[in-house]
Amino acid sequence: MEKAQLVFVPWPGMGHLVSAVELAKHLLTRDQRLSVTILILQLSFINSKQVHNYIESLQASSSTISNSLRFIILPKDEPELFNFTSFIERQKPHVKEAVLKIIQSESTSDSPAPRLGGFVLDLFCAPMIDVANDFDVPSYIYFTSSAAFLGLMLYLQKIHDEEKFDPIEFKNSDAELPVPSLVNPFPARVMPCAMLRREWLSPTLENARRYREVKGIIVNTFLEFESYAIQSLKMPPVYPVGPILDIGSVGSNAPQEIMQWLDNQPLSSVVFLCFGSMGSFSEDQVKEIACALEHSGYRFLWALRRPPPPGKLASPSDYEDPQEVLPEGFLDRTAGIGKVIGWAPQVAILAHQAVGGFVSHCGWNSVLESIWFGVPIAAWPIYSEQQLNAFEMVFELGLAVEIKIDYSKDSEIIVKCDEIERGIRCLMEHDTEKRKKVKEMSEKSRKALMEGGSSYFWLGHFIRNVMAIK
Ligand code: UPG
Repeated sequence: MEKAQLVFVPWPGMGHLVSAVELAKHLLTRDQRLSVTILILQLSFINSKQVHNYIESLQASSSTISNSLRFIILPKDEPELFNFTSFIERQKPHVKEAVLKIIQSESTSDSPAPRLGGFVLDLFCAPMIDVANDFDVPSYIYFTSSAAFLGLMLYLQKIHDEEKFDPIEFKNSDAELPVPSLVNPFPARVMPCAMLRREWLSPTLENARRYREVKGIIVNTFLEFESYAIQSLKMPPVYPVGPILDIGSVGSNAPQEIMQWLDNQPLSSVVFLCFGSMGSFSEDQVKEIACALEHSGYRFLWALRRPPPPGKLASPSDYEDPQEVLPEGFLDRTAGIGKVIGWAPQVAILAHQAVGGFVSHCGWNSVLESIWFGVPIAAWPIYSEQQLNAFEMVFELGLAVEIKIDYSKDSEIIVKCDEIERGIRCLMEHDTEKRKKVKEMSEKSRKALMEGGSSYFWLGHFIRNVMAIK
């Protein structure tokens, strides 16, 4: 039996890494001829303890696929001042050396060595194609965000390179753009804030340029969900294999205190607020959210996190005592209806029947998790490409309500209490058309992964492609 090995290079942020690991698990469960090595880049502004604990827990688990999945942590080598391009450049020799070692160690083992089948690179790591080329094997991208965003990246790169238009000029613009992956004209005011900052725009355009060289782009989405966007992407081949989610151990590690609190709440009564692995707000903004929750009177579960110090790139942390940022007496007055927590067991919470709505930053994993569990979203994007995800969910797909889709952490505006309250009320209304649509999409997401489903088909197609290349 011919075997093939894939080398994954994920971005080390949890939103990317966990998704890549889950993709690897899907591949390994589906085809025993495959094995996967995941190379872990180290980056100081990402919570490395969380990353290491996560990998250790995977290594300790004795699943049937653990023999075919391994991790190699690459040496820490980061430029003094973080710069995306030079960070990736410095990682290339480490990636090359790790892969050479794998090949050498396998050539000395007794059993026949698996063929190096290719590299699966994170959406931020496309320049690693150079390393794959050195080994003369194909590269694929694993795109952990939406097909719509992939379309926007390719569109911006095209107008930049062919029409010599600088996308930074979309800042404060009223233009509406004909982005091929969107049905509606795309208002520049909701341009993802990452595209409006030179330090992120340049590497994003460079990544998009390199996408055109790869053998295929695996996207964490599914045909029934983003059909228009997926069909708009002509080249290179796109494999919509999602939703790829970490829901295997729903609830098993969730703190009992939170789950018991949810157990005591009525069906679909709780609004859950959570803003991803890097999302947090200023103290003034926190007070407006608290005011909105109190006024709305809805039950709530709020993952409240402390932002990193000003000017520092770092993951948010938990407050020792959230009272220090909340309005005076807030916790006492809402003790009967609400709970403030730090890091949330998000999947277990969304799976709980007491949860009726999700105020989210629209990180793509959160969007997919909300769809999977049929919980509607009120969109409040903060950074990265989240503004586009929010636009897609609210206006393209009609699956979410808006809190403020043109918010960004760079905009320095404060969303006021009444605006947030209006969004929460709209979200928590029952029996709305949106709620019904979300439930229907939830069923479709589950069917897509089953044998005979669209994502099942595309994953098989990807594997056939990998195995066919010699
Ligand atoms: N999560 C928790 N508890 C928390 C916060 C997050 O379990 O308190 C989980 C959540 O369930 C999800 C993941 O962490 O699985 C967060 O992923 P996501 O919702 O995608 O947000 P980010 O961590 O912000 O993800 C980054 C980018 C985002 C992008 C995504 C995928 O910020 O914009 O869509 O990566 O590329």
